[in-house]
Amino acid sequence: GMRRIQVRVTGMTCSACTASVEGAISTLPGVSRASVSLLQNKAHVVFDPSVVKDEDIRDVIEDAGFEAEVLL
Ligand code: 9UX
Repeated sequence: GMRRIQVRVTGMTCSACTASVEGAISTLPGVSRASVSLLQNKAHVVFDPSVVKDEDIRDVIEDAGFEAEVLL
């Protein structure tokens, strides 16, 4: 089945930042939905855990230039 996590994302200062984080997460195979809140400093991600792992999501956010911590 699909898994849903929240990720704390720090370092975003504008809506272009949130768009680039959403875009980066969305490039991962197995991700079905990524939405990022600038106000909450959080990403919600729905993904297939047989295809992509929490760590991959964290890494792609960090590669885009932000700090990321998987919450649950
Ligand atoms: Mo604009 Mo958000 O350069 O970093 S994309 S502040």
